[in-house]
Amino acid sequence: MNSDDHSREDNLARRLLTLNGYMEARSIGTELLCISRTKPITTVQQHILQDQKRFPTASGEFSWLLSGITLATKMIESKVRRAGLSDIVGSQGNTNVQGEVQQKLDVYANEVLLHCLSMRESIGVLASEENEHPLIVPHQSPNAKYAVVFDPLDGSSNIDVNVSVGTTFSILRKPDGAGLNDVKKWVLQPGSKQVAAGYVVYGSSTILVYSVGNGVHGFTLDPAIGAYVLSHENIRMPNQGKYYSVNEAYRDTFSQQYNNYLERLRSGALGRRYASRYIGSMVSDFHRTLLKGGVFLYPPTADHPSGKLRLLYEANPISFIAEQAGGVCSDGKQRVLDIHPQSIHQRTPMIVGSAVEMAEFERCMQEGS
Ligand code: FBP
Repeated sequence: MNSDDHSREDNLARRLLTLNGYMEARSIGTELLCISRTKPITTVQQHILQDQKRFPTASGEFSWLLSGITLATKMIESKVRRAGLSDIVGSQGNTNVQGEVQQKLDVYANEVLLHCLSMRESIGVLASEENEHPLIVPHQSPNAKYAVVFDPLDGSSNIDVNVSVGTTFSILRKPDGAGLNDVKKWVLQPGSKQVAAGYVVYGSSTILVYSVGNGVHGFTLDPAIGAYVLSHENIRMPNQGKYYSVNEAYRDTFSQQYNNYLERLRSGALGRRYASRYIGSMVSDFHRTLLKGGVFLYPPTADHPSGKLRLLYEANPISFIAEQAGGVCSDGKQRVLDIHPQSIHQRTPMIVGSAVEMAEFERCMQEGS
């Protein structure tokens, strides 16, 4: 490649970056000058590598692990975006371990995540909402030291009606002394043992939110360059919000304590009137709560006396993110991250939100106890 080719390529890259708003073009005389706009582009991979510098022994395998999630979620995103145009909407016909009819996108998302994560040597065990039992990754590498637990497509009931859905993930380190076959030991760990967690929302834009225990960061997928680019650095949940989010259709099956709490929110007892928002996709309802504050809750109901949401791959990753962003997450009795899981698909009540709303929740629980 000669120098002309280099400058042609250089120019092309600059035009692309200018077109996508990462650089500003100014022409001085005949010369086209491209000036970097606000801040450099930081992709999620770069961000992880920079973060890993905190660990002198870091080998880059963690960013390689997470690239399995970013690759899989980009593939899922492309299917979600074109859902109405391809034969990917509607039910697959099978019923999963939850007793739910699997949607075609559930199955696709699950297969893509299992495939991409199985390519990562550092992962030994995978557990998914769509699989009854955890899976030992076929490569069975002696270097495997992580388990990844995930919900491939959260909010499936919203797929066909074009409402935002998501993917959640939780990463755990292999417990000392656990063999590759002790899969339950790998995944049945309290949420406080997570080394990283996050979710992707496939909404008006696609955003990946993750934490490795050093703050919470959001990366928006730029379809023009096919990369997750840092868009929300160091997210902090506001101390108080103006929305509460719960499926009020089940109110008559909530306990008196929960109804007292909702009455407090509605009555202005917390010094402001709250509006109600409920999408019915946990990741989307939580993402709004993370950015705007307030509270999202799925209490025990008549149909789900121990809550509907699953501890390992719904409540735990959300709680990890919430706490890292200054929020609070409870099951009504204790911090969700302190719960010792007994089974892969166990459910839990989940109440997550800003400090003010959660302090009021604790008060209501104590009053009624
Ligand atoms: P899945 O779609 O992964 O099974 O998740 C459960 C879920 O859809 C959550 O995303 C959501 O918060 C909740 O169920 C909605 O339940 P309901 O329709 O009972 O309000």
